[in-house]
Amino acid sequence: MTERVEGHGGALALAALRAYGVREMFTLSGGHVFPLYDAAHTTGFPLYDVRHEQSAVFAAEAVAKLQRRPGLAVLTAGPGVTNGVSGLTSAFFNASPVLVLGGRAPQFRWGSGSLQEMDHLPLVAPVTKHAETVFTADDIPRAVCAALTTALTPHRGPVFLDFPLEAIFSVGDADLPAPTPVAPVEPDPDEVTKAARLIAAAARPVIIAGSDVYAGDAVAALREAAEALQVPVFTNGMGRGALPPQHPLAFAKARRVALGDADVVVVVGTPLDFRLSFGDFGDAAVVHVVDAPTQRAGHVQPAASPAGDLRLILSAFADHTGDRAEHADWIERLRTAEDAARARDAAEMAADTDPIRPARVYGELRRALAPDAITIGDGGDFVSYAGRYLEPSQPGTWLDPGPYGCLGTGMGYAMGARVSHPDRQVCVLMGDGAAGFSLMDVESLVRQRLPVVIVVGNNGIWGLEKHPMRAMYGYDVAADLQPELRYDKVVEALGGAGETVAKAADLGPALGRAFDAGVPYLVNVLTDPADAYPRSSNLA
Ligand SMILES: Cc1ncc(C[n+]2csc(CCOP(=O)(O)OP(=O)(O)O)c2C)c(N)n1
Ligand SMILES: [Mg+2]
Repeated sequence: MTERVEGHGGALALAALRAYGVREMFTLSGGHVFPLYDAAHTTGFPLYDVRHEQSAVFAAEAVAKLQRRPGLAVLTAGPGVTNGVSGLTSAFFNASPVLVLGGRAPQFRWGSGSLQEMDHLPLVAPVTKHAETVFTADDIPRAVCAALTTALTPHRGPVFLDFPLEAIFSVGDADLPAPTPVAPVEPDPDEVTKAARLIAAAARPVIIAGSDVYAGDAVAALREAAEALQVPVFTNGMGRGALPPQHPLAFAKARRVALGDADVVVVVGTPLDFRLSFGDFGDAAVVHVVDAPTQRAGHVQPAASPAGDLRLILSAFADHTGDRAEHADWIERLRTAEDAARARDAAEMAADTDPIRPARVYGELRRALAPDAITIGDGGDFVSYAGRYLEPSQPGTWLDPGPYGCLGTGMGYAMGARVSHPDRQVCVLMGDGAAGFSLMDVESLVRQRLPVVIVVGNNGIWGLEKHPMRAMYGYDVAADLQPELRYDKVVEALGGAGETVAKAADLGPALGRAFDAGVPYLVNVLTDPADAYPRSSNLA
């Protein structure tokens, strides 16, 4: 079934975008993309604008991550696109289906020195699944549909199209192909069986489930597989919350014991990267379950690596009928370690010190956050603590920057989260250094009535860099920020509200006011600069 569409290039693009379930546009103004605004404005399509293009792409990425549908950013030619490159790269590392539509200087006088004339493709090609210039209005619907199909096909990721001025401003017509649902990729059954046997025969198996489990809608299948084979589950990225924290197989804190003593480590839907010691778990056999053959690790030799639709693979694990080793003692052992770590964490989260330690901030936040709250981490040590102390109880509620580790996601992710979930709490956990990248976009949130809560861990330093540099050299440079800076006043000046908190006892009431405020509200927590997150590798 195809539909005939006509209009200017912007209208043709929007028709294709709507057909694929895109429901809003994030942008920063530029004449090269006016027809896209015209199409949105005249048809009531929501449009949100920002103060730096990075925020538009991060907002689109948050929509893509949270809602598992394409997110759209529209960037003007030249500097608009280049300002969006870190966002595109983050989406590429995170496998987020983001579409960036760029303006482009006119083709008919290419090379004559038009304003903002540059060829974006060589810049964005390495960080997208597909990048293309669309030269005629008639060709825009085809190109948009094809790009979105590519973005949504596992292994997912961002795509980029740009439209020369004359293509997007001129009128054309085309057939709009009906969206084709992405067909599940069948895994190799022998590889699946091999993996299932390994897990079932293991004495001390562990599953680590990552973002693709959520993105691939495989959360239920993960749970079935874990329950059927009785395997403890740890999570990272968007996989966090896949099993509720009360589930007997859900673990978070016994990771060191688990990975140190496991005989089979099953990593599902996340790469064997630095977050997982590059896939080196001592003597344990590794089973790497990936959503596409391209995601198989090149630097390790897993014992099995089924590739394909994660629901199919995990359901096949759940249906495994052969013998299964007993894991009750192993689970019990991990539970003991987990409970001990939990008790230590609880003591730290209650710390009544002056200055405030970051752990206490999270102790208070755990009380203030609803189970379906969206939490966003943008910063160094302060966010590492968030990962340790906050336990998402539902999948699809935790946004971290992912393995690209780009600071500055904060206000963009917050905008995408607020647009995705108008009725939930949205809480950004920000380092004071990270705040510098995107805080101006509080203005965009205020103006467009998108309230969020921002909790700044204000230690007056680039903590994650300062402590390691001192440890390495005995001194540090370029690692200090203004101590006790009033980031809350910045937000106030931009039309929001906020307060500074210096005493632990004042945290709870401040968070209460923040979540009730109905405007962007920044709680500026003065934290202890001497506090350093303990980590084995300190380079970031
Ligand atoms: C765009 C970008 N620039 C620099 C870095 C390197 N970096 C990683 S963490 C960090 C320090 C963050 O400081 P802050 O946000 O204040 O958090 P803290 O560690 O002090 O809690 C820096 C500079 C990065 N990851 N991304
Ligand atoms: Mg800091």
